[in-house]
Amino acid sequence: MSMTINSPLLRLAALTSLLLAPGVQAEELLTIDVHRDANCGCCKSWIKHLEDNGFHVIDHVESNMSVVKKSLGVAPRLSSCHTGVIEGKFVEGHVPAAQIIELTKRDDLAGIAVPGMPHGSPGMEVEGSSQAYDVIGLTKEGDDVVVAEYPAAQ
Ligand SMILES: [Cu+2]
Repeated sequence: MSMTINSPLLRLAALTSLLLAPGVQAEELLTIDVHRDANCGCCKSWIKHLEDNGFHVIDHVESNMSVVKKSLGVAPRLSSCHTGVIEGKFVEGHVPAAQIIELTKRDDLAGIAVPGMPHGSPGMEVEGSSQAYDVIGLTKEGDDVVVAEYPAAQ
């Protein structure tokens, strides 16, 4: 029986585990909590993006997202729709899975965000429309740093 692996991250993980010495465990499944409004469609699309990339998602439907964002330390200038939490750090908006994995290795950051809802970010795919966007990190000192730049699709 053959197994097709569609996710680039899972494929990388599979490749990595082949390259490692026998007995070394593949990376543990990353668990992320996601807080969202009940009727948010793009939030569900982003959750699917995470699951497709090997994350275990715990979905929390909230009645007041602004209270949730405030309690998690999401600066208003960084805000978007849903708010994730991984290893005590926030993941605000339509952040690509690869950047969330990077975040787990960054002790200097309180969280990362894709502010607004740019077309073409994961879960915000819009036919014929794509915007460039940055992934912004919030340092523990409260400064914004650009951690990744995604160009608009051609
Ligand atoms: Cu959204």
